[in-house]
Amino acid sequence: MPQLRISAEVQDALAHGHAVVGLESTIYSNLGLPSPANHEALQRSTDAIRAQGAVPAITAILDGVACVGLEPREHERILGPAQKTAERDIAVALTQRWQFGATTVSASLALCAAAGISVFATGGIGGVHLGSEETGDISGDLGAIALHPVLTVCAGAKAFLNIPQTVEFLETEAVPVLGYQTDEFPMFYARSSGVRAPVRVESPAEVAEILAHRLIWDQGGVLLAVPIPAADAIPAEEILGAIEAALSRTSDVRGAAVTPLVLEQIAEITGGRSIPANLSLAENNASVAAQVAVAFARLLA
Ligand code: PSU
Ligand code: MN
Repeated sequence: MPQLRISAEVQDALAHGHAVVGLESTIYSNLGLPSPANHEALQRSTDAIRAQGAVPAITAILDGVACVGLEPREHERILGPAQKTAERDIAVALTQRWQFGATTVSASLALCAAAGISVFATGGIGGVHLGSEETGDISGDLGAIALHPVLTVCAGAKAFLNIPQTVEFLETEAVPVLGYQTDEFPMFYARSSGVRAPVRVESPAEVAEILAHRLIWDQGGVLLAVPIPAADAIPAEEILGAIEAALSRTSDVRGAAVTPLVLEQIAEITGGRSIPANLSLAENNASVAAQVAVAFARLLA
């Protein structure tokens, strides 16, 4: 039974203790950014990682095989139609030989952990949804961040989530939540959410050391929240109307379909204004993650 395929480049980097940054594939698929922004996101994120001297490792299920690190010729496949694959779906995707299972944050963390990758970058994590008292909708991302010995670098949680409860949930799950050069937990398109980040950190070296202590004590993951670059941020007031409209348009949807649909609606309602912001934060997170991965590799050398 083929379990895990690690690309030659990623295997080589791991064997030599070089910096590696895991990436998810949902954001690049038809469940994430619209074409051609998805292709641009893939290019800019992987370029940003290489520019810092680290190796990108995209995760995906391809033809029923869990892959960590893709060949360039495979990039085209992850830009297309996908079946959303959270951690809970991996076993099913392998058994039913899904052609392209696009990994969410939770599935990516599981694959990174299996491959021995300690740093992972995404755009925004899933979290506690507004109205979760009724729907029970809390993303599997949160439990996976707590469980797996991997650092997740994100731009906070998407603004259509319940941010205070998302941070609270991570606290309950004993996850260190770090704000990167900020006192606030950022809100994806906006730098500010009004919610305090439990811990403020200043440098990649500091984050690498916190991660090393977590792993030595076998305590699970760390979350690093990096505010979107100021030039590309969309102020909260401007996006909240679009979010409200998107949520009311999708109020009858439940389960895994919620997040892709809400994101699509926000992009539509804002006339695509949310897309450049999304690209910018994804690239920035990849760059910060690579800087941490390089510092972490140095620490272990
Ligand atoms: N944030 C984005 N685009 C996305 C996602 C998050 O800007 O496509 C995806 C990520 O893969 C994340 C997933 O892990 O949505 C969370 O889905 P859910 O809320 O169903 O757990
Ligand atoms: Mn959900």
